Amino acid sequence: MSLQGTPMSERVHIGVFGKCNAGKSTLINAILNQDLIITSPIPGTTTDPVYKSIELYGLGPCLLADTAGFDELGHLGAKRLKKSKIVAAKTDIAIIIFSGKNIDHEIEWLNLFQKNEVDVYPVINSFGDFNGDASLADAIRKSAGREPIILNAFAREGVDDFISMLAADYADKMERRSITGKLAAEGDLVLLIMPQDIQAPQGRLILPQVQVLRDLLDKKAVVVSATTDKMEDALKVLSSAPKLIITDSQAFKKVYDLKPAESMLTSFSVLMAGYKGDINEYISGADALEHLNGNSNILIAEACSHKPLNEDIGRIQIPRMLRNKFGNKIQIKVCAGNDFPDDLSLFDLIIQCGGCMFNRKNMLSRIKRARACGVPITNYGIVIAKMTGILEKISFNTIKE
Ligand SMILES: Nc1nc2c(ncn2[C@@H]2O[C@H](COP(=O)(O)OP(=O)(O)OP(=O)(O)O)[C@@H](O)[C@H]2O)c(=O)[nH]1
Ligand code: SF4
Ligand SMILES: [Mg+2]
Repeated sequence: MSLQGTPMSERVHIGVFGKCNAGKSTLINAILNQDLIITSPIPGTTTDPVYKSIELYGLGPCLLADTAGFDELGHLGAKRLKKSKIVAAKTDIAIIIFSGKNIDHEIEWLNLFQKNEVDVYPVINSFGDFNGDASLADAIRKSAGREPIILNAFAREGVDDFISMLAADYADKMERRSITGKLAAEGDLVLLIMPQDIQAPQGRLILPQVQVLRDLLDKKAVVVSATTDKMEDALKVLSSAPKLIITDSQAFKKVYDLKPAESMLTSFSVLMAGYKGDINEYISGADALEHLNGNSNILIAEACSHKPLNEDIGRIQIPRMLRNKFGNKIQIKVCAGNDFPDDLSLFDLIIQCGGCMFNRKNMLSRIKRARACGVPITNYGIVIAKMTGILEKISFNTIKE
């Protein structure tokens, strides 16, 4: 990501799905208005998912994802299908290109997206078998609950109108969500406690800190920041108590002990958890900590793969807290990036990172999967707050869909 670029996690994810040779890559090239992705009449031309960033008028920064045909057979086909399902979990807007006479596959995917509350658009790429077939268009209309969009990807006809339609439909949801929500407003004094320790990348701030800072500046809040050791100095020079203090979760207890009684307290990780996921689910998930024992099985899920550092929060600090409380026999598995286990029922609790590298849809998909398996899911910051006894004393930003 360049310094000016919008992070992937903040872009609207548009995924294109369909059978081999449906014209998925051709449609993406048409949207990009460039021949960037290889297309060919050989089925299985696109193998791994291909992502392209684009600014679409009315939708803003988007990420287009091209996928392998979901009808590919054999061992490789199964592997590619798994990759396409990872794309599907992140998709805000799904485009399914219907092709051929048998559309069972397309309907199956359409139903899957609908079940996961993803906006799904059926497209008929007007070439091949499909041209003018009213009965198939009827079947699509019935399943999708909307008119199929007829376009010609190759000739790039109807594509701009389709994108304008998407933008108009999606406009309501485009209203920017705020990381700090109602916790801070114009003119409020907010103190940020940001330890610049071994975990902080040299010369930079971590993404949650950057996003919170930007959100507060956009709101015209008054923002003051200090490292943990300078918190008392910062409070002394302020003429009034901050309305809100946002700290790194690791310093929760220390900051709570030092803060003025009237200041609300939260952490970057807790704000990110609410912005990306379902904070209420995470809070109730943390109740599982009261019922764990020495034989429990915990999954720690990091949304990105980074090189673990000495005092890594997910790999060192939280496991240490869990072992101190439940003993060394407790089973702790760590997964990173998209490697979220298929079988979640093996675990008694999932502890998810803030997910600053994931988009909200992806994090909500994880929460749904955990819920479907009956496994409680919580978050790093919430666990630290719970285990240091201050969970009831911190503030949250709850985002309603
Ligand atoms: N005439 C015509 N040809 C098209 C159209 N869309 C795609 N094609 C052709 O159909 C073939 C397959 O298109 P692709 O875009 O590669 O299909 P795909 O869905 O990406 O296929 P896989 O990557 O194999 O899954 C290519 O030769 C395209 O040029 C169209 O609207 N009209
Ligand atoms: S582990 Fe999670 S919260 Fe930490 S940087 Fe990666 S995505 Fe962000
Ligand atoms: Mg392709």
